[in-house]
Amino acid sequence: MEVRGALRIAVAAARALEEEIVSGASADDVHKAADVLRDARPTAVSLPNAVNYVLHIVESHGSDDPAVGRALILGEVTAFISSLESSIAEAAAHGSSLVEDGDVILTICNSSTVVEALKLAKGRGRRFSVFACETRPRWQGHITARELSGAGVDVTLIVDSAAYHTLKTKGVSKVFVGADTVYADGSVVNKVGTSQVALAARSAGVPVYVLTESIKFYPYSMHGATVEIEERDGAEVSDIKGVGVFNPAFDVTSADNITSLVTEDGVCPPGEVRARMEEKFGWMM
Ligand code: RI2
Repeated sequence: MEVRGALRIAVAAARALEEEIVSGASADDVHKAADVLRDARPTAVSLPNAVNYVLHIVESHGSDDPAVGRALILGEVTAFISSLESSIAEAAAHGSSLVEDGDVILTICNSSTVVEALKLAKGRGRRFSVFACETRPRWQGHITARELSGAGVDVTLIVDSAAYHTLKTKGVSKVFVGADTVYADGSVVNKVGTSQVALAARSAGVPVYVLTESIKFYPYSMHGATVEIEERDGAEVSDIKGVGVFNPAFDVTSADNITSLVTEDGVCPPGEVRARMEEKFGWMM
C-alpha cells in the first residue's frame, strides 16, 4: 500500500524492471523479478500488463552482442514508461472536457486520473463542486478531498453509505470513478463500493464515467477470465473479539451501470471496449 493507484503501480513495476536491466541482470533474473512484481497485488491488471510488456520487449531483442541488446531494450522500456505516464494526462484531459459549469460530481476512492481531470477542469475555469465518498476502510477518499481542496476545488466529504441520498438530494449531475481492471464486456473492477455507487447513480438517472488508461484493460477477459478480488486483513475494519470480518478491497461494476469509459484515446461506450482491447493487446494474445 506504499504505492497506490492502478496506474502508479504499473509505472513502479516497469521502473523496477528497468533498474534490474540497468544493473546488468540476466534475462533469467529479470523473469524472476517479474514474477515477484506480478504477485505483489492481485486485482489491478495494469501491474501484470506492464510487467508482461517489459518482458515482451526483453524477449524481442535477443542480440549476439548483449550490450547492444540491453541498450535497445532500455530505450524501449523507457519509452514505454513515458507512454504510461502520458496516458494519465491524456485520459484526464478527455475526462476534464466532460466537466461543465454547474456540475456536481460524485467520486469514490482516490483515482489519480479522476483527480487530475478535475484539477484540469478547475484550471480551465469550470465552476463545479465534488462530493467524495470517504472510502472505508482505508479512507482514500480523504486523500482525494485533500488533493482537490488543495487545488481550489469545492469538495465535500460524505460517508460511503450517504452516496444514494447525496445523489438524490444534492443535484449530483455526474459520477467520475477510476478503474483497476477493465473487462472486455465493458464492466470495471474498482475500489469496493464503486458498484453500489454506480447502481445508485443508475437508479437516480445520473451518468457514470470511468476514467482509465488502457493499460488497465484485461485481454484474457476476452476469453472469460476474471481477476482475483483482493481480500485484506479484517483488522482494517474492526477488532471486535469473536466477530469475523469480510474485507474485499474491490468490486465489479456491471457495464449496464456505466455510461462511458474515458481513456487516453477518448470517450468509449462499454460496448466498444472489446474492439479496443483487441487492437491494443494483440502482442499479448
Ligand atoms: P488510478 C485504486 O486502488 C482505486 O481503486 C482507484 O480507483 C484505482 O486504483 C485507480 O487509480 P488502490 O491501489 O490508477 O488504491 O486512477 O487499492 O490512480
